[in-house]
Amino acid sequence: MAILILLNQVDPTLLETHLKSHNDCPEVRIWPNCGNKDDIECVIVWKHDEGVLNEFPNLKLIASYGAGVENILSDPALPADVPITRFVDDTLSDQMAEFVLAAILNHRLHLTYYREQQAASQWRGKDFLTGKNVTILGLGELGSTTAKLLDKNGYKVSGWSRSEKNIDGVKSYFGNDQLYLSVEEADFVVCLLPLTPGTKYILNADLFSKMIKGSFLINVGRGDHLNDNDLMDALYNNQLSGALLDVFSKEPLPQDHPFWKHLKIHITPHISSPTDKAKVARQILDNYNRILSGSTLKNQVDPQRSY
Ligand code: NDP
Ligand code: OXD
Repeated sequence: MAILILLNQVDPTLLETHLKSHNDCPEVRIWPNCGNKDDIECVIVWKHDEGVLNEFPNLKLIASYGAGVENILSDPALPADVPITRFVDDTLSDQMAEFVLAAILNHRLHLTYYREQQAASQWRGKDFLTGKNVTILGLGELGSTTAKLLDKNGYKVSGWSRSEKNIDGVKSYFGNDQLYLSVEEADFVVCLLPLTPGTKYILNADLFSKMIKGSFLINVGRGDHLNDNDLMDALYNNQLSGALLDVFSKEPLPQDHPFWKHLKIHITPHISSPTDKAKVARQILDNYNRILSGSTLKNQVDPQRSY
């Protein structure tokens, strides 16, 4: 019996090393060298090509290498009844919280601006931006940790989720009816939603028009949360003062995409919270053992909910 690593845009070697460092690890194979497909009981997936998960008749577990599972759930040939798990981890949440805080500080304290000034040998200071209201769309594993870190750092934090939350220092908005309300006073809006049919293109002109003029957008969820053209318009007419984008509809971001050269857009290459390979390896082996022993899986995805 074997585990198959099927990662696109991620080097599988370190994950393989971590898996094999554990005594309870079965044989590990790396896509496309699957060997006999009947042997594959668990596939570790990241950005796989549609249809391939259907090629393993004895598949018992689909384990997402990351927290987001939209790429798995949108596969029209996804094998029915094979459970899907995702990566949930304190380090993943802490990294994201740190990244979002850094992005906010970078904007408020004009750090990128000074780098540009330096390039022109210019000595020109500006006051910090005072607005410290942050709304986080998505208050799950990553969103709630981010909210707590921002609260500790003196930000006034609100969050929006499907269900009501009770997090100290964080105002909870929930349900579609409260989406616009949740962003009305925000100087920063952070997207930490999963990509689902209900959240696709949620960062659009309607939402931007409800935000404070000159507010700042941080998208660390998924590229398809954002309507790219609506963002370009909102930046052009100064409805938004800028955006930090870590995720894009197409990754890597195509060379001719207008975001690359936009002075108000700060691009990072989907690195706001990378998966820790040692931890994901251990987590997946634990779930694999659970499947074999008939125990309840950890971090199982609910396909009905789409996250
Ligand atoms: P969770 O599933 O823990 O949290 C999702 C949150 O979104 C929950 O609060 C949920 O509400 C809320 N939500 C989902 N659908 C809706 C909806 N229709 N309306 C309102 N709220 C909704 O996810 P994680 O925090 O673990 O991860 C979030 C996303 O972050 C991932 O799916 C992934 O896309 C992205 N990500 C990005 C990374 C990067 O490097 N850029 C790294 C890791 C993740 P409720 O709590 O009520 O269920
Ligand atoms: C994830 C990611 O979903 O890295 O974990 O984007």
